[in-house]
Amino acid sequence: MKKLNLLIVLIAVATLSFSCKKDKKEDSNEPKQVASNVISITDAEMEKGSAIFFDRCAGCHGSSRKGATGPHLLPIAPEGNNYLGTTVLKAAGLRAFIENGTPGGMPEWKGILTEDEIELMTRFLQVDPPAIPPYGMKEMTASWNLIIPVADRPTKPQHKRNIDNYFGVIMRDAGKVAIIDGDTKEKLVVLKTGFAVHILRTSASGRYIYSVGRDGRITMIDTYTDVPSIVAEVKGGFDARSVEVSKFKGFEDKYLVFGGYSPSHIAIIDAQTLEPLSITPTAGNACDGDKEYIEEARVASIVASHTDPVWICNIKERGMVAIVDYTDPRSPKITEIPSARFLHDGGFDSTGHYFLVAANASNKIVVIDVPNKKLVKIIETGNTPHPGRGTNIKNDLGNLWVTSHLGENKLSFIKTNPGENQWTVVKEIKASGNGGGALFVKSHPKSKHLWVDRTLNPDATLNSAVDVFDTNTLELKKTLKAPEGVDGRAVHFEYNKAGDEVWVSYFMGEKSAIVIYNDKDLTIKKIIQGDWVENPTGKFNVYNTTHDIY
Ligand code: DHE
Repeated sequence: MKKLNLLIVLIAVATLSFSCKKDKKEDSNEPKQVASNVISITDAEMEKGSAIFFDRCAGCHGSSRKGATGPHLLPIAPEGNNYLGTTVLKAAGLRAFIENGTPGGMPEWKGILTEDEIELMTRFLQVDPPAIPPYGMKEMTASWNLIIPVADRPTKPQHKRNIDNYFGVIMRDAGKVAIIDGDTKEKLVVLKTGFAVHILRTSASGRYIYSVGRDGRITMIDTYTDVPSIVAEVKGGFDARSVEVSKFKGFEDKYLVFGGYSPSHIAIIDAQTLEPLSITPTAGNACDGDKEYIEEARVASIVASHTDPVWICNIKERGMVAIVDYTDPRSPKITEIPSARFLHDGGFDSTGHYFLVAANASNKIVVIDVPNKKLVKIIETGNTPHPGRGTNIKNDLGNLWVTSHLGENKLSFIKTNPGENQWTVVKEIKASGNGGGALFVKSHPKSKHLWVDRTLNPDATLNSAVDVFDTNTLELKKTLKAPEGVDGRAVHFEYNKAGDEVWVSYFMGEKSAIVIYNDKDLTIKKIIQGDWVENPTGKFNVYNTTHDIY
Protein backbone atom coordinates (compact mmCIF):
# COMPACT_ATOMS: atom_id res chain seq x y z
CA MET A 1 0.00 0.00 0.00
CA LYS A 2 2.82 2.38 0.93
CA LYS A 3 4.59 1.49 -2.37
CA LEU A 4 1.42 2.33 -4.27
CA ASN A 5 1.12 5.65 -2.46
CA LEU A 6 4.71 6.44 -3.30
CA LEU A 7 4.11 5.69 -6.98
CA ILE A 8 1.08 7.94 -7.06
CA VAL A 9 3.10 10.66 -5.37
CA LEU A 10 5.92 10.26 -7.88
CA ILE A 11 3.50 10.66 -10.77
CA ALA A 12 1.76 13.58 -9.10
CA VAL A 13 4.99 15.40 -8.34
CA ALA A 14 6.34 14.75 -11.84
CA THR A 15 3.13 16.22 -13.27
CA LEU A 16 3.45 19.17 -10.92
CA SER A 17 6.99 19.89 -12.08
CA PHE A 18 5.87 19.73 -15.70
CA SER A 19 3.04 22.17 -15.10
CA CYS A 20 5.31 24.43 -13.04
CA LYS A 21 7.70 24.72 -15.96
CA LYS A 22 4.89 25.17 -18.45
CA ASP A 23 2.97 27.79 -16.44
CA LYS A 24 5.99 29.89 -15.47
CA LYS A 25 4.71 33.49 -15.34
CA GLU A 26 6.65 36.76 -15.32
CA ASP A 27 4.96 38.30 -12.26
CA SER A 28 6.18 39.45 -8.82
CA ASN A 29 5.12 36.15 -7.33
CA GLU A 30 7.29 34.27 -9.76
CA PRO A 31 8.53 30.99 -8.31
CA LYS A 32 12.19 30.84 -7.28
CA GLN A 33 14.05 28.25 -9.32
CA VAL A 34 16.88 26.43 -7.66
CA ALA A 35 19.86 24.36 -8.71
CA SER A 36 18.27 21.74 -10.93
CA ASN A 37 15.63 24.14 -12.30
CA VAL A 38 12.97 21.74 -11.21
CA ILE A 39 11.80 22.59 -7.71
CA SER A 40 10.15 25.98 -7.44
CA ILE A 41 8.55 27.91 -4.63
CA THR A 42 6.87 31.33 -4.43
CA ASP A 43 7.54 33.92 -1.72
CA ALA A 44 4.12 33.26 -0.19
CA GLU A 45 4.81 29.52 -0.11
CA MET A 46 8.22 30.18 1.39
CA GLU A 47 6.61 32.17 4.19
CA LYS A 48 4.04 29.44 4.85
CA GLY A 49 6.71 26.70 4.72
CA SER A 50 8.85 28.65 7.21
CA ALA A 51 5.92 28.95 9.60
CA ILE A 52 5.16 25.21 9.39
CA PHE A 53 8.82 24.34 9.77
CA PHE A 54 9.18 26.60 12.78
CA ASP A 55 6.11 25.20 14.50
CA ARG A 56 6.54 21.54 13.70
CA CYS A 57 10.10 20.68 12.70
CA ALA A 58 12.59 23.18 14.14
CA GLY A 59 12.50 21.54 17.59
CA CYS A 60 14.35 18.47 16.30
CA HIS A 61 16.02 19.69 13.10
CA GLY A 62 17.12 23.16 14.27
CA SER A 63 15.82 26.57 13.23
CA SER A 64 18.51 26.91 10.58
CA ARG A 65 17.88 23.27 9.54
CA LYS A 66 21.43 22.26 10.41
CA GLY A 67 20.17 19.34 12.49
CA ALA A 68 20.11 18.47 16.20
CA THR A 69 18.14 15.51 17.55
CA GLY A 70 17.01 15.00 13.96
CA PRO A 71 19.33 15.18 10.91
CA HIS A 72 20.27 18.14 8.70
CA LEU A 73 17.46 19.28 6.40
CA LEU A 74 19.44 21.26 3.84
CA PRO A 75 19.44 20.93 0.05
CA ILE A 76 23.22 20.93 0.11
CA ALA A 77 24.86 19.63 3.29
CA PRO A 78 27.49 21.91 4.91
CA GLU A 79 30.28 19.58 3.86
CA GLY A 80 29.24 20.10 0.24
CA ASN A 81 27.51 16.80 -0.48
CA ASN A 82 24.10 17.02 -2.02
CA TYR A 83 21.97 16.16 0.97
CA LEU A 84 18.22 16.40 0.38
CA GLY A 85 18.71 17.31 -3.23
CA THR A 86 16.73 19.72 -5.34
CA THR A 87 14.75 17.54 -7.68
CA VAL A 88 11.17 16.36 -7.83
CA LEU A 89 12.35 12.77 -7.46
CA LYS A 90 13.90 13.71 -4.15
CA ALA A 91 10.65 15.50 -3.29
CA ALA A 92 8.76 12.24 -3.64
CA GLY A 93 11.15 10.50 -1.29
CA LEU A 94 10.84 13.35 1.18
CA ARG A 95 7.07 13.10 1.05
CA ALA A 96 7.27 9.42 2.05
CA PHE A 97 9.40 10.36 5.08
CA ILE A 98 7.13 13.24 6.09
CA GLU A 99 3.97 11.19 5.74
CA ASN A 100 5.15 8.03 7.45
CA GLY A 101 7.74 9.21 9.96
CA THR A 102 10.93 7.29 10.65
CA PRO A 103 11.97 4.48 13.02
CA GLY A 104 14.39 7.04 14.52
CA GLY A 105 11.46 8.74 16.24
CA MET A 106 10.07 11.26 13.71
CA PRO A 107 6.28 11.14 13.99
CA GLU A 108 3.98 10.55 10.98
CA TRP A 109 2.78 13.95 9.79
CA LYS A 110 0.02 12.55 7.60
CA GLY A 111 -3.23 13.55 9.24
CA ILE A 112 -1.55 16.37 11.18
CA LEU A 113 -0.38 18.39 8.16
CA THR A 114 -2.74 18.63 5.20
CA GLU A 115 -1.89 17.07 1.81
CA ASP A 116 -1.06 20.53 0.46
CA GLU A 117 1.12 21.37 3.43
CA ILE A 118 3.08 18.13 3.02
CA GLU A 119 3.57 18.82 -0.68
CA LEU A 120 4.72 22.34 0.13
CA MET A 121 7.21 21.05 2.71
CA THR A 122 8.82 18.68 0.20
CA ARG A 123 9.70 21.74 -1.88
CA PHE A 124 10.45 24.06 1.04
CA LEU A 125 13.11 21.65 2.30
CA GLN A 126 14.89 21.70 -1.04
CA VAL A 127 15.60 25.41 -1.12
CA ASP A 128 17.95 27.21 1.24
CA PRO A 129 16.41 28.17 4.60
CA PRO A 130 15.43 31.81 5.07
CA ALA A 131 17.73 33.94 7.22
CA ILE A 132 16.63 34.48 10.83
CA PRO A 133 16.17 38.22 11.55
CA PRO A 134 18.09 39.76 14.47
CA TYR A 135 16.46 39.71 17.91
CA GLY A 136 18.27 41.58 20.68
CA MET A 137 17.57 43.86 23.66
CA LYS A 138 15.88 46.42 21.44
CA GLU A 139 13.34 43.95 20.06
CA MET A 140 12.83 42.19 23.39
CA THR A 141 12.23 45.45 25.25
CA ALA A 142 9.79 46.56 22.55
CA SER A 143 7.80 43.34 23.09
CA TRP A 144 7.58 43.86 26.86
CA ASN A 145 4.07 44.48 28.13
CA LEU A 146 3.65 45.24 31.84
CA ILE A 147 -0.10 44.84 32.23
CA ILE A 148 -0.41 45.29 35.99
CA PRO A 149 2.49 47.15 37.69
CA VAL A 150 3.71 45.65 40.97
CA ALA A 151 2.26 48.55 43.02
CA ASP A 152 -1.24 47.82 41.66
CA ARG A 153 -1.19 44.11 42.55
CA PRO A 154 -2.74 42.72 45.74
CA THR A 155 -0.33 42.23 48.63
CA LYS A 156 -2.06 39.04 49.79
CA PRO A 157 -4.37 36.49 48.15
CA GLN A 158 -7.86 37.87 47.42
CA HIS A 159 -9.39 34.44 47.98
CA LYS A 160 -9.34 31.56 50.45
CA ARG A 161 -8.24 28.87 47.99
CA ASN A 162 -5.14 26.71 48.48
CA ILE A 163 -2.68 28.13 45.90
CA ASP A 164 -0.11 25.42 46.76
CA ASN A 165 -2.43 22.85 45.22
CA TYR A 166 -3.28 24.84 42.07
CA PHE A 167 -2.39 23.10 38.81
CA GLY A 168 -1.34 24.96 35.67
CA VAL A 169 -2.32 22.79 32.69
CA ILE A 170 -1.07 23.47 29.16
CA MET A 171 -3.65 23.30 26.34
CA ARG A 172 -0.97 23.06 23.70
CA ASP A 173 -2.70 23.57 20.38
CA ALA A 174 -5.04 26.22 21.74
CA GLY A 175 -2.07 28.27 23.03
CA LYS A 176 -3.74 28.46 26.44
CA VAL A 177 -3.05 27.61 30.06
CA ALA A 178 -5.83 26.48 32.39
CA ILE A 179 -5.51 27.05 36.12
CA ILE A 180 -7.35 24.33 38.05
CA ASP A 181 -7.94 24.23 41.81
CA GLY A 182 -6.45 20.85 42.76
CA ASP A 183 -8.54 20.64 45.95
CA THR A 184 -11.94 21.14 44.29
CA LYS A 185 -10.95 20.20 40.68
CA GLU A 186 -12.69 23.38 39.48
CA LYS A 187 -11.38 25.20 36.42
CA LEU A 188 -10.63 28.71 37.67
CA VAL A 189 -9.68 30.26 34.36
CA VAL A 190 -8.29 29.51 30.90
CA LEU A 191 -5.76 32.14 29.80
CA LYS A 192 -4.45 32.87 26.30
CA THR A 193 -0.69 32.58 26.63
CA GLY A 194 0.84 32.20 23.16
CA PHE A 195 1.49 29.60 20.51
CA ALA A 196 2.06 25.98 21.60
CA VAL A 197 3.02 26.62 25.22
CA HIS A 198 5.71 24.14 26.19
CA ILE A 199 6.34 24.31 29.92
CA LEU A 200 5.29 26.18 33.06
CA ARG A 201 7.41 27.06 36.05
CA THR A 202 6.43 28.74 39.32
CA SER A 203 8.17 31.50 41.28
CA ALA A 204 10.07 30.59 44.47
CA SER A 205 7.19 31.90 46.61
CA GLY A 206 4.68 29.96 44.50
CA ARG A 207 2.70 33.14 43.79
CA TYR A 208 3.46 33.48 40.07
CA ILE A 209 3.17 30.94 37.27
CA TYR A 210 5.26 31.57 34.13
CA SER A 211 4.63 29.94 30.76
CA VAL A 212 6.86 29.79 27.71
CA GLY A 213 5.91 28.62 24.25
CA ARG A 214 7.24 27.82 20.83
CA ASP A 215 6.73 31.48 19.90
CA GLY A 216 9.21 32.51 22.61
CA ARG A 217 6.53 34.38 24.54
CA ILE A 218 6.71 34.39 28.35
CA THR A 219 3.44 34.99 30.18
CA MET A 220 3.31 35.78 33.90
CA ILE A 221 0.20 34.71 35.82
CA ASP A 222 -0.65 36.05 39.29
CA THR A 223 -2.45 33.54 41.55
CA TYR A 224 -3.25 36.16 44.25
CA THR A 225 -6.10 37.72 42.26
CA ASP A 226 -9.56 36.27 42.82
CA VAL A 227 -9.31 34.65 39.40
CA PRO A 228 -5.68 34.06 38.29
CA SER A 229 -4.72 36.79 35.83
CA ILE A 230 -1.98 37.73 33.38
CA VAL A 231 0.12 40.58 34.78
CA ALA A 232 3.02 40.81 32.28
CA GLU A 233 4.30 39.41 29.00
CA VAL A 234 7.53 39.56 27.02
CA LYS A 235 8.86 37.77 23.97
CA GLY A 236 12.32 36.41 24.80
CA GLY A 237 12.97 35.29 21.20
CA PHE A 238 11.29 33.58 18.27
CA ASP A 239 11.29 30.08 19.72
CA ALA A 240 11.94 28.55 23.14
CA ARG A 241 11.28 25.57 25.38
CA SER A 242 12.32 26.66 28.84
CA VAL A 243 12.06 29.28 31.52
CA GLU A 244 13.02 29.25 35.22
CA VAL A 245 13.18 31.63 38.18
CA SER A 246 15.72 32.42 40.89
CA LYS A 247 15.08 30.17 43.90
CA PHE A 248 18.10 30.72 46.15
CA LYS A 249 17.49 32.35 49.56
CA GLY A 250 17.45 36.13 49.21
CA PHE A 251 16.65 35.97 45.47
CA GLU A 252 13.12 34.54 45.67
CA ASP A 253 10.84 35.89 42.89
CA LYS A 254 13.61 38.27 41.72
CA TYR A 255 14.95 37.05 38.37
CA LEU A 256 13.75 34.87 35.54
CA VAL A 257 15.89 33.12 32.93
CA PHE A 258 14.71 32.49 29.38
CA GLY A 259 16.40 29.81 27.30
CA GLY A 260 16.24 30.65 23.59
CA TYR A 261 16.05 28.06 20.83
CA SER A 262 16.00 30.90 18.27
CA PRO A 263 18.00 33.05 18.66
CA SER A 264 20.21 30.84 20.79
CA HIS A 265 20.68 32.91 23.88
CA ILE A 266 20.17 33.15 27.63
CA ALA A 267 18.10 36.19 28.63
CA ILE A 268 17.79 37.36 32.22
CA ILE A 269 14.55 39.15 32.98
CA ASP A 270 13.07 40.86 36.05
CA ALA A 271 10.73 38.22 37.54
CA GLN A 272 8.32 40.82 39.01
CA THR A 273 7.78 42.86 35.85
CA LEU A 274 9.33 40.84 32.98
CA GLU A 275 11.57 43.77 32.03
CA PRO A 276 14.54 42.37 30.07
CA LEU A 277 17.89 42.85 31.87
CA SER A 278 20.54 41.10 29.77
CA ILE A 279 21.16 38.75 26.87
CA THR A 280 24.09 36.33 26.53
CA PRO A 281 24.44 34.47 23.21
CA THR A 282 25.21 30.77 23.63
CA ALA A 283 27.17 30.12 20.40
CA GLY A 284 30.61 28.63 20.92
CA ASN A 285 32.76 25.55 20.61
CA ALA A 286 31.38 22.05 21.04
CA CYS A 287 32.10 20.09 24.23
CA ASP A 288 34.56 17.79 22.50
CA GLY A 289 37.19 20.42 21.69
CA ASP A 290 37.63 23.50 19.55
CA LYS A 291 37.18 21.70 16.21
CA GLU A 292 33.65 22.94 15.69
CA TYR A 293 32.12 26.38 16.36
CA ILE A 294 28.35 26.11 16.71
CA GLU A 295 26.15 29.14 15.99
CA GLU A 296 22.82 27.49 16.64
CA ALA A 297 23.45 26.42 20.23
CA ARG A 298 19.95 26.16 21.65
CA VAL A 299 19.12 26.31 25.32
CA ALA A 300 17.27 23.14 26.33
CA SER A 301 16.32 22.37 29.96
CA ILE A 302 16.95 24.81 32.79
CA VAL A 303 16.78 24.18 36.54
CA ALA A 304 17.20 26.62 39.43
CA SER A 305 19.48 25.60 42.27
CA HIS A 306 18.14 25.81 45.82
CA THR A 307 21.68 25.65 47.26
CA ASP A 308 23.37 28.43 45.26
CA PRO A 309 22.38 31.58 43.32
CA VAL A 310 22.65 29.81 39.97
CA TRP A 311 20.65 28.33 37.15
CA ILE A 312 21.83 25.29 35.24
CA CYS A 313 21.20 25.90 31.52
CA ASN A 314 21.87 23.11 29.06
CA ILE A 315 23.31 24.16 25.72
CA LYS A 316 21.97 21.46 23.44
CA GLU A 317 24.13 21.33 20.30
CA ARG A 318 27.38 22.24 22.10
CA GLY A 319 26.94 19.65 24.86
CA MET A 320 27.84 22.31 27.43
CA VAL A 321 26.20 22.60 30.84
CA ALA A 322 26.24 26.32 31.67
CA ILE A 323 26.10 27.30 35.34
CA VAL A 324 24.73 30.84 35.30
CA ASP A 325 25.42 32.92 38.42
CA TYR A 326 22.62 35.50 38.58
CA THR A 327 23.96 37.66 41.43
CA ASP A 328 24.88 40.30 38.82
CA PRO A 329 21.99 39.75 36.37
CA ARG A 330 23.13 42.41 33.88
CA SER A 331 26.50 40.74 33.55
CA PRO A 332 26.06 37.10 34.65
CA LYS A 333 29.10 34.94 35.34
CA ILE A 334 28.79 31.73 33.34
CA THR A 335 30.84 28.59 33.97
CA GLU A 336 30.65 26.08 31.13
CA ILE A 337 31.12 22.38 31.81
CA PRO A 338 31.81 20.25 28.70
CA SER A 339 29.73 17.06 28.74
CA ALA A 340 28.07 15.22 25.81
CA ARG A 341 25.69 15.95 22.94
CA PHE A 342 22.81 16.78 22.53
CA LEU A 343 21.70 17.96 25.94
CA HIS A 344 17.94 17.92 26.34
CA ASP A 345 15.91 17.36 29.53
CA GLY A 346 16.81 16.64 33.13
CA GLY A 347 16.25 17.26 36.84
CA PHE A 348 17.71 17.09 40.33
CA ASP A 349 18.49 14.03 42.44
CA SER A 350 16.57 13.82 45.75
CA THR A 351 19.14 16.00 47.58
CA GLY A 352 19.08 18.85 45.04
CA HIS A 353 22.91 18.78 45.09
CA TYR A 354 23.24 16.93 41.78
CA PHE A 355 21.63 17.60 38.40
CA LEU A 356 21.17 14.78 35.86
CA VAL A 357 20.53 15.60 32.20
CA ALA A 358 20.02 13.48 29.09
CA ALA A 359 22.54 13.80 26.26
CA ASN A 360 19.99 12.15 24.04
CA ALA A 361 21.94 11.81 20.79
CA SER A 362 24.78 10.01 22.57
CA ASN A 363 22.53 7.79 24.74
CA LYS A 364 23.98 9.18 27.95
CA ILE A 365 23.02 10.80 31.22
CA VAL A 366 25.36 13.54 32.46
CA VAL A 367 25.70 14.11 36.22
CA ILE A 368 26.68 17.58 37.50
CA ASP A 369 27.70 18.52 41.05
CA VAL A 370 25.93 21.89 41.20
CA PRO A 371 27.50 23.64 44.23
CA ASN A 372 31.01 22.60 43.09
CA LYS A 373 30.26 23.33 39.39
CA LYS A 374 31.83 20.01 38.35
CA LEU A 375 31.11 17.13 36.03
CA VAL A 376 30.68 13.99 38.16
CA LYS A 377 30.10 11.30 35.56
CA ILE A 378 28.71 10.54 32.11
CA ILE A 379 26.65 7.36 32.20
CA GLU A 380 25.64 5.23 29.20
CA THR A 381 21.97 4.27 29.64
CA GLY A 382 20.15 3.36 26.41
CA ASN A 383 18.73 4.54 23.12
CA THR A 384 17.72 8.22 23.43
CA PRO A 385 17.07 8.79 27.11
CA HIS A 386 14.07 11.08 27.72
CA PRO A 387 13.54 11.62 31.46
CA GLY A 388 11.54 14.87 31.48
CA ARG A 389 12.87 16.04 34.85
CA GLY A 390 13.30 12.35 35.77
CA THR A 391 11.98 11.11 39.09
CA ASN A 392 13.42 10.01 42.42
CA ILE A 393 12.47 6.79 44.22
CA LYS A 394 13.99 4.85 47.11
CA ASN A 395 14.23 1.08 47.69
CA ASP A 396 16.75 -1.62 48.74
CA LEU A 397 19.01 -0.64 45.84
CA GLY A 398 19.38 2.90 47.26
CA ASN A 399 18.16 6.34 46.23
CA LEU A 400 17.45 6.04 42.53
CA TRP A 401 16.92 8.63 39.81
CA VAL A 402 14.92 7.19 36.92
CA THR A 403 14.91 7.83 33.19
CA SER A 404 12.80 6.39 30.39
CA HIS A 405 13.95 6.11 26.76
CA LEU A 406 12.49 7.21 23.46
CA GLY A 407 14.37 4.75 21.28
CA GLU A 408 13.87 1.54 23.24
CA ASN A 409 11.70 -0.07 25.88
CA LYS A 410 13.90 0.54 28.88
CA LEU A 411 13.71 2.25 32.26
CA SER A 412 17.12 2.87 33.85
CA PHE A 413 17.64 3.38 37.56
CA ILE A 414 20.77 5.32 38.56
CA LYS A 415 21.94 5.11 42.17
CA THR A 416 22.51 8.63 43.52
CA ASN A 417 23.44 8.14 47.20
CA PRO A 418 27.10 7.68 48.28
CA GLY A 419 28.59 4.19 48.54
CA GLU A 420 29.13 1.29 46.19
CA ASN A 421 27.69 1.80 42.68
CA GLN A 422 26.91 5.49 43.15
CA TRP A 423 26.27 7.01 39.67
CA THR A 424 25.81 3.57 38.12
CA VAL A 425 22.77 2.03 36.45
CA VAL A 426 21.86 -0.51 39.14
CA LYS A 427 18.67 -1.79 37.50
CA GLU A 428 16.97 -1.83 34.10
CA ILE A 429 13.37 -2.90 33.49
CA LYS A 430 10.93 -2.92 30.58
CA ALA A 431 7.48 -1.41 30.38
CA SER A 432 4.71 -3.43 28.72
CA GLY A 433 4.74 -4.33 25.01
CA ASN A 434 7.52 -3.57 22.58
CA GLY A 435 9.36 -0.51 21.37
CA GLY A 436 10.22 2.82 22.97
CA GLY A 437 8.32 6.07 22.82
CA ALA A 438 8.30 6.84 26.55
CA LEU A 439 8.49 10.55 27.31
CA PHE A 440 7.92 10.93 31.03
CA VAL A 441 8.27 9.12 34.37
CA LYS A 442 6.96 10.30 37.73
CA SER A 443 6.83 9.35 41.40
CA HIS A 444 6.53 11.29 44.69
CA PRO A 445 8.36 10.93 48.03
CA LYS A 446 5.06 9.82 49.66
CA SER A 447 4.15 7.36 46.90
CA LYS A 448 4.98 3.69 46.34
CA HIS A 449 4.33 4.00 42.61
CA LEU A 450 6.34 4.87 39.51
CA TRP A 451 4.31 6.04 36.49
CA VAL A 452 5.51 5.71 32.88
CA ASP A 453 3.90 6.85 29.59
CA ARG A 454 4.58 5.58 26.02
CA THR A 455 3.39 8.67 24.16
CA LEU A 456 5.43 8.26 20.98
CA ASN A 457 5.11 4.49 20.62
CA PRO A 458 3.34 3.84 17.27
CA ASP A 459 1.12 1.13 18.79
CA ALA A 460 -2.16 2.78 19.86
CA THR A 461 -2.75 0.26 22.65
CA LEU A 462 0.57 1.27 24.19
CA ASN A 463 0.50 5.02 23.53
CA SER A 464 -2.98 5.37 25.02
CA ALA A 465 -2.09 3.54 28.25
CA VAL A 466 0.22 4.15 31.19
CA ASP A 467 2.17 1.64 33.27
CA VAL A 468 2.40 1.79 37.04
CA PHE A 469 5.29 0.02 38.81
CA ASP A 470 5.83 -0.79 42.48
CA THR A 471 8.83 1.32 43.59
CA ASN A 472 10.03 -1.38 46.02
CA THR A 473 9.94 -4.45 43.78
CA LEU A 474 10.07 -2.59 40.44
CA GLU A 475 7.43 -5.07 39.22
CA LEU A 476 4.66 -3.86 36.92
CA LYS A 477 1.58 -3.38 39.11
CA LYS A 478 -1.00 -2.29 36.56
CA THR A 479 -1.42 -0.98 33.02
CA LEU A 480 -4.12 1.67 32.98
CA LYS A 481 -5.91 1.95 29.63
CA ALA A 482 -7.63 5.13 28.47
CA PRO A 483 -10.96 5.23 30.32
CA GLU A 484 -14.20 5.05 28.33
CA GLY A 485 -15.04 8.36 26.68
CA VAL A 486 -11.36 9.37 26.53
CA ASP A 487 -8.96 8.83 23.65
CA GLY A 488 -5.65 9.99 22.23
CA ARG A 489 -2.18 9.55 23.59
CA ALA A 490 -1.42 9.57 27.31
CA VAL A 491 1.31 12.07 28.18
CA HIS A 492 3.04 13.48 31.27
CA PHE A 493 2.18 13.06 34.95
CA GLU A 494 1.88 15.34 37.92
CA TYR A 495 1.14 14.58 41.56
CA ASN A 496 -0.97 16.81 43.78
CA LYS A 497 0.66 18.48 46.77
CA ALA A 498 -0.29 15.64 49.15
CA GLY A 499 1.28 13.07 46.83
CA ASP A 500 -1.81 10.85 46.73
CA GLU A 501 -3.25 11.75 43.29
CA VAL A 502 -1.77 11.52 39.79
CA TRP A 503 -2.97 13.66 36.88
CA VAL A 504 -2.50 12.26 33.34
CA SER A 505 -3.18 14.14 30.06
CA TYR A 506 -4.82 12.67 26.96
CA PHE A 507 -4.01 14.60 23.77
CA MET A 508 -3.92 14.13 19.98
CA GLY A 509 -7.29 12.35 19.96
CA GLU A 510 -10.93 13.27 19.51
CA LYS A 511 -11.73 13.19 23.23
CA SER A 512 -9.01 15.06 25.12
CA ALA A 513 -9.04 14.79 28.90
CA ILE A 514 -7.17 15.14 32.15
CA VAL A 515 -7.64 11.89 34.06
CA ILE A 516 -7.04 12.03 37.81
CA TYR A 517 -6.12 8.75 39.54
CA ASN A 518 -6.09 7.88 43.21
CA ASP A 519 -2.42 6.90 43.61
CA LYS A 520 -3.19 4.49 46.47
CA ASP A 521 -5.57 2.10 44.71
CA LEU A 522 -5.15 3.28 41.08
CA THR A 523 -8.86 4.00 40.65
CA ILE A 524 -10.14 7.01 38.74
CA LYS A 525 -11.05 9.98 40.94
CA LYS A 526 -12.17 12.35 38.23
CA ILE A 527 -12.07 12.87 34.47
CA ILE A 528 -11.85 16.52 33.47
CA GLN A 529 -13.26 17.16 29.98
CA GLY A 530 -15.04 19.98 28.21
CA ASP A 531 -14.72 22.36 25.28
CA TRP A 532 -11.85 24.11 27.01
CA VAL A 533 -9.81 20.89 27.43
CA GLU A 534 -7.97 21.01 24.09
CA ASN A 535 -4.93 18.75 23.69
CA PRO A 536 -3.67 19.09 27.27
CA THR A 537 0.05 18.27 27.72
CA GLY A 538 2.15 19.36 30.72
CA LYS A 539 0.61 19.82 34.17
CA PHE A 540 2.40 21.64 36.95
CA ASN A 541 1.34 21.57 40.59
CA VAL A 542 2.41 24.84 42.25
CA TYR A 543 3.94 23.28 45.38
CA ASN A 544 5.77 20.44 43.59
CA THR A 545 7.09 22.72 40.85
CA THR A 546 8.29 25.36 43.31
CA HIS A 547 10.07 22.78 45.48
CA ASP A 548 11.31 20.51 42.65
CA ILE A 549 9.43 17.50 43.97
CA TYR A 550 9.61 14.72 41.42
FE1 DHE B 1 9.15 18.98 25.15
C1 DHE B 1 10.03 19.57 28.42
C2 DHE B 1 12.06 20.37 24.11
C3 DHE B 1 8.52 17.88 21.99
C4 DHE B 1 6.00 18.17 26.10
N1 DHE B 1 10.75 19.80 26.09
C5 DHE B 1 10.94 19.91 27.45
C6 DHE B 1 12.24 20.45 27.70
C7 DHE B 1 12.82 20.69 26.48
C8 DHE B 1 11.88 20.29 25.48
C9 DHE B 1 14.18 21.28 26.22
C10 DHE B 1 12.85 20.69 29.06
C11 DHE B 1 12.37 21.99 29.66
C12 DHE B 1 12.92 22.17 31.07
O1 DHE B 1 12.79 21.25 31.90
O2 DHE B 1 13.47 23.22 31.34
N2 DHE B 1 10.13 19.07 23.35
C13 DHE B 1 11.30 19.72 23.15
C14 DHE B 1 11.67 19.64 21.76
O3 DHE B 1 12.65 20.24 21.22
C15 DHE B 1 10.77 18.68 21.11
C16 DHE B 1 11.50 17.35 20.93
C17 DHE B 1 10.28 19.07 19.72
C18 DHE B 1 9.59 20.41 19.64
O4 DHE B 1 9.45 20.93 18.51
O5 DHE B 1 9.17 20.97 20.64
C19 DHE B 1 9.70 18.53 22.19
N3 DHE B 1 7.53 18.13 24.20
C20 DHE B 1 7.49 17.76 22.92
C21 DHE B 1 6.20 17.22 22.57
O6 DHE B 1 5.84 16.79 21.43
C22 DHE B 1 5.36 17.24 23.80
C23 DHE B 1 5.01 15.81 24.22
C24 DHE B 1 4.05 18.01 23.63
C25 DHE B 1 4.29 19.42 23.13
O7 DHE B 1 4.39 20.32 23.95
O8 DHE B 1 4.38 19.58 21.92
C26 DHE B 1 6.33 17.88 24.79
N4 DHE B 1 8.20 18.88 26.94
C27 DHE B 1 6.88 18.59 27.09
C28 DHE B 1 6.52 18.73 28.49
C29 DHE B 1 7.69 19.12 29.18
C30 DHE B 1 8.72 19.22 28.17
C31 DHE B 1 5.15 18.46 29.10
C32 DHE B 1 7.84 19.43 30.66
C33 DHE B 1 8.17 18.19 31.44
C34 DHE B 1 8.34 18.48 32.91
O9 DHE B 1 7.76 17.74 33.72
O10 DHE B 1 9.08 19.41 33.25
